[in-house]
Amino acid sequence: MRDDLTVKQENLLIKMLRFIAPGTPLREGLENVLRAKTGALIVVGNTPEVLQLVDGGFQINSEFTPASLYELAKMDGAIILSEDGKRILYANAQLNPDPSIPSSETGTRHRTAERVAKQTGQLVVSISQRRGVITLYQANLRYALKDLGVILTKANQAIQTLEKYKTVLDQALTNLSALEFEELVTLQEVAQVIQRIEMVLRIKAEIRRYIVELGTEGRLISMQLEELVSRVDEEAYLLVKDYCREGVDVTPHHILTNLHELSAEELLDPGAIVRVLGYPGGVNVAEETVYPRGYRVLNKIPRLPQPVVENLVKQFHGLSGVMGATIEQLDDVEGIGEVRARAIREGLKRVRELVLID
Ligand code: 3AT
Ligand code: 3AT
Ligand code: MN
Repeated sequence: MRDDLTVKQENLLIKMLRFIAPGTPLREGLENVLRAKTGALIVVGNTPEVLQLVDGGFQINSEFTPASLYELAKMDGAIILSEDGKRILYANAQLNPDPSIPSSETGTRHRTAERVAKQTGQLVVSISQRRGVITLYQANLRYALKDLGVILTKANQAIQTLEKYKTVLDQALTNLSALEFEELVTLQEVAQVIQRIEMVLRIKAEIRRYIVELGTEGRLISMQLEELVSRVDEEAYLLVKDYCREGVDVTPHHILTNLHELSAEELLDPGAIVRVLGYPGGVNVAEETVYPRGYRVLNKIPRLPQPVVENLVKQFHGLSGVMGATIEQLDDVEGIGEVRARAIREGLKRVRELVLID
């Protein structure tokens, strides 16, 4: 996906960024070291794999404070923190990772950081004395922190893009609903809506990363994001539940993950999208008519519990079946009495009118 990170790597990066985000004592310590221009090499986690690489240095074992990190960074060598970052365990330590582990860095501090991260899987932070940059390493990930002002600008630009994409998506979803009521949906429309949802989700993921990286500075962006796309994840889930191919043995969550893994190019190919939904490679997307199970539309009816939605879909084999059901037939479904049966009829009618007007 973005920046060629897998979903797993993306999650790891988010975790790293959260750990050192502005507002945390660790970040305050790192900023102090940056300003003091002493440089530093910090390993988070005193696992056996880490300790095995440590040579010499002082055992400290004191509570982590930004001031003590700053003081200890004046010494040569590495500082080792506890896994939770709350204690400083060693300072002035020499690290000896396996020299055969490949590293693209030039200086010895950064090369060491990259190798220790790869060898132990722990978070390693290096602060360059010469370049004034904080770099995070963990496993095969490397991430250089950017200036907060730069990230804020990028985050604001991304919010603007998101607003535009969200408007287009809303229109596409309304169109889809209209076609669903008229039983005119083909795989083409399904692929197009999924493509738009996925684009919105990708920008959302990008902004979430900025928000994590901004820490306490990201609150405003976070509120804007929440307001814009709080329901898009759910829509995506319901859409996949509506249209994944009958009998595919992958969960909707898994299908969503597979969609996140599509490259930007594949995302533009309707064939690639419907393959993720479980349809065979040769299917003609523009010709293949499909019928929604109805999860997405039924979820628009207020106060309808999920188990009842499930029962409805099962009982009537999809949205058109539910649309055609009489009050009596609805009443027969588990969890539905006469009042709810009428509410469902009314609710569906209202949703239908709303989308057909648009
Ligand atoms: P920098 O920000 O590193 O320039 P600092 O406030 O961290 O300054 P240092 O620990 O680097 O201070 O101390 C610098 C020297 O000042 C070290 C020591 O010789 C002297 N010094 C500091 N505090 C005292 C003290 N209470 N009594 C006598 N000498 C002191
Ligand atoms: P700068 O960008 O110059 O800060 P660098 O990657 O160029 O970092 P240097 O070779 O200049 O690295 O080394 C700077 C310091 O890094 C020296 C030492 O305090 C620390 N350092 C380097 N290698 C190790 C190691 N294996 N273990 C502990 N500390 C190390
Ligand atoms: Mn150097």
